[in-house]
Amino acid sequence: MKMSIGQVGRHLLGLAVAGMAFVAAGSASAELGQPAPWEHKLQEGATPVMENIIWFHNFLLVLITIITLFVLALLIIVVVKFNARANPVPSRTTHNTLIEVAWTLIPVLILVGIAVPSFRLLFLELDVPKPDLTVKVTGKQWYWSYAYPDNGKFEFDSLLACDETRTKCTAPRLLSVDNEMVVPVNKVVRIQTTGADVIHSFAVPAFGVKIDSIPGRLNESWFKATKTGTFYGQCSELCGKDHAYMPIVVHVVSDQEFATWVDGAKKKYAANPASTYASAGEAAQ
Ligand SMILES: [Cu+2]
Repeated sequence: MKMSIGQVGRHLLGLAVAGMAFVAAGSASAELGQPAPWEHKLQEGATPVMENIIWFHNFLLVLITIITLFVLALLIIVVVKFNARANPVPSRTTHNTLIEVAWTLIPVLILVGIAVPSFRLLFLELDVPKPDLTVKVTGKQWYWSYAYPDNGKFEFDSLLACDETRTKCTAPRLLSVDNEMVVPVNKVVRIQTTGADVIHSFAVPAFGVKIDSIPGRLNESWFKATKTGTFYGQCSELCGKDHAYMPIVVHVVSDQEFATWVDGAKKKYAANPASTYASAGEAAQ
């Protein structure tokens, strides 16, 4: 059975449509703030930084695809047109000024075109705007502690709530915690992070935040969540045997809900400044 060029074209179009439907279905089933099953792309962004990261990623993906297809096309042309059988007497040309200038200049322009948005993104990430509140995040073996110095000066520990057996647990496996970090929506949150024992890394994919928590050093990052919801992250620096069991949960709420939570948290964590787990960990240091 022979297919005409038109038929081949229609088959390819059909495949492309099916591929796009698969990608669209993947994003439709993705839940905000957590990895989706069969996820094959970045998590949906919930901060301006993450939206910029996603834009930059897609921009590079398009660019890299065009370059790869162009190089592939050149290779195919060379293989087909200039093999020993098709072209028995090769040309002895060695220089072509126009082509040499073009293949030097075009890559330079492409790299400049990548560098401009790349540096813009880097400055957006590193230049912390005037913060509305600061949360100090301490990585410990193997859980996180959150301190709110501007909102009542309380501190609490955040431990894994669902173990891998997932008994009595509706939240995502290995991602939920007993005490979540809570922040208000549309506010600049400055994250200051350090490690109490070894190097950990505070990372929340939907916020575009990943910053090492290093003992004896205070690292700084920021995010401004523009969507309410529950956002999941994980320690992202191999920190010991329970590295996989110290998830991060950030609950983004309205201003009123945040004020209510702060009132409750002040009382709750004042009465119980450190959990037994924390006391044991600190005693061991
Ligand atoms: Cu860790």
